[in-house]
Amino acid sequence: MKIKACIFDLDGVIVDTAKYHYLAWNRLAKDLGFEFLPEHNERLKGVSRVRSLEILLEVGGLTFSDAEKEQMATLKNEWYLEFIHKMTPDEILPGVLTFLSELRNAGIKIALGSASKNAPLILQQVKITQFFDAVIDGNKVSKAKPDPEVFLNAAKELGVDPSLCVVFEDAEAGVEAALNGNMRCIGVGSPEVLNRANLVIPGFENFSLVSLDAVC
Ligand code: B16
Ligand code: MG
Repeated sequence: MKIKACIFDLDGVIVDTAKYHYLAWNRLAKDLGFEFLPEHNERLKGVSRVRSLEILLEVGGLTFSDAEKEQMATLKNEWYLEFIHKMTPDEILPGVLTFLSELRNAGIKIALGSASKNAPLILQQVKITQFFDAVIDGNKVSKAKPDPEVFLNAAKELGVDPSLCVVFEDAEAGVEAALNGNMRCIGVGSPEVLNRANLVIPGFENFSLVSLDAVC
């Protein structure tokens, strides 16, 4: 099978924005009187902003009205954006730029499929917007991963059949979303967590189109 498109998740695949999400969520937790530990943060990976807040409040054992929750999510995002505005191309994860260039040169389409509503800004900050033929972010989907909507929309915008797409994902729900969309999936991270993926890699260093051919 010849792959025609690669669809990338953003946080945990192209950049590590999880650390900034953590700092902003922990600031909110402290304001509310409790500590949000790094291990709790693992539960937020690939999860939407609203769902992340619900998980944080579950950890703190607190309940609030929808209006209060909306205010909190907005405040957290303002704090998060302070970090994002300081991001530079140095924060692109190792090997990613080389792989994106290789895909471009081989004529393989490239899309982003992220739950983040800040994805276009992050791509701009790290100066890689020009690589993407389509960007599907949290503003363009109504169903969260493991629903395949984000990846199916990306394939549609690229004009490529899902069976000819491969998704790169660091979150379990993202791997499920890719498989639910009848796509191939390469997990980026730990094989124990991402065991449903067709292949798991630790990152893009030493990864190239040749390795992609082997799984597709
Ligand atoms: P925002 P991804 C996800 O990005 C993050 O992993 C997750 O922690 C975050 O809550 C979500 O984006 C929403 O982000 O608040 O910026 O809209 O992994 O889907 O690229
Ligand atoms: Mg991710």
